[in-house]
Amino acid sequence: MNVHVAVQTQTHRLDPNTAAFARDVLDGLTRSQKELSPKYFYDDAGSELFVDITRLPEYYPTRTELGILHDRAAEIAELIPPDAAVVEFGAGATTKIRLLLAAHQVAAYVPVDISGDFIVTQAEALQRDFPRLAVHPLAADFTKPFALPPAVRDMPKVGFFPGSTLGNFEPQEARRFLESARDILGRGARMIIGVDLEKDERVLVPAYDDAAGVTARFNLNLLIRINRELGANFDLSAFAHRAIYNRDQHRIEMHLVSLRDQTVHLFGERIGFRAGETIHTENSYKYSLARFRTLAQQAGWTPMRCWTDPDAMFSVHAIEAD
Ligand code: AVJ
Repeated sequence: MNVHVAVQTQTHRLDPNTAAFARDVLDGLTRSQKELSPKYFYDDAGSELFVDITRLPEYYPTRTELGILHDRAAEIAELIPPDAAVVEFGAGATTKIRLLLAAHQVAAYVPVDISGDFIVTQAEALQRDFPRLAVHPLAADFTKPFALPPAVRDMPKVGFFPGSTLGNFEPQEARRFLESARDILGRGARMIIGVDLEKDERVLVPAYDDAAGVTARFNLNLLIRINRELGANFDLSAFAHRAIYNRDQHRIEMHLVSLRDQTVHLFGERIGFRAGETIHTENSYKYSLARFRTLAQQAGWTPMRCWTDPDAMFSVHAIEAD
């Protein structure tokens, strides 16, 4: 049976999010290079594993970015106009925004994320700690155009996009995201954005293939999730985690490698794997300072300032909308 017919006939009873997940999984697993989107990593177990990743000795991005935001808080604050509204794209934990809010002159905070529940809980905690800050959580897909809450429309806007989440986008998508952020925030708005930097493979690869095997569990959790939510029968012991650095494309790639010839069943479809065949699960693009600046300029932003740690592992950029 044609896979699309299979999904349509068998997913009509699923809720809309699960049906979309089912379509994406079937579509991705029937390509010549099998692939799954990294956006599906973050179920409850995956979100917890990601927090564990950020604490690994090998995973330098989170602690390095926090160090830059902390050490440069005063300089970053100078670029935030008085009474600004800070719009965070893909807001999760509030650890990073708290470093900017400590600078005091922020009037409103708009955390934007698909997962509405989590940002509401986080926003409540933030509101308790910053009673004079107006917090307006917004449940939206931040990769698509969305309207800002009316209450912040007349305030100067500052976008905040930490964590090198930009690295998950293909270069074309990264450019489109920055263009759409400019449209949402408006001319003259500023944006503070964290971007991971290219570096020696001997540092990059272990960050995505740690000794304790946490990233491996994070990657394999995608198969656990497909088994549980979509009723597939992936044998977890027959797949292994692999992280490689693709130097030509400037990106870390994560894959799940089939350890033998095998067939997996999903919605009545038989999905065949040859030994050594992979499912490509994530790209994490790394930039040079110059390549990020060029990308920002192409998307209608002017680079203002940038900060790195002493070892130039990670960068934080301030850009202004043309
Ligand atoms: C959340 C996309 C920034 O690419 O470093 C961490 C995700 N994947 N380890 C990254 C991730 C494996 C992370 N981002």
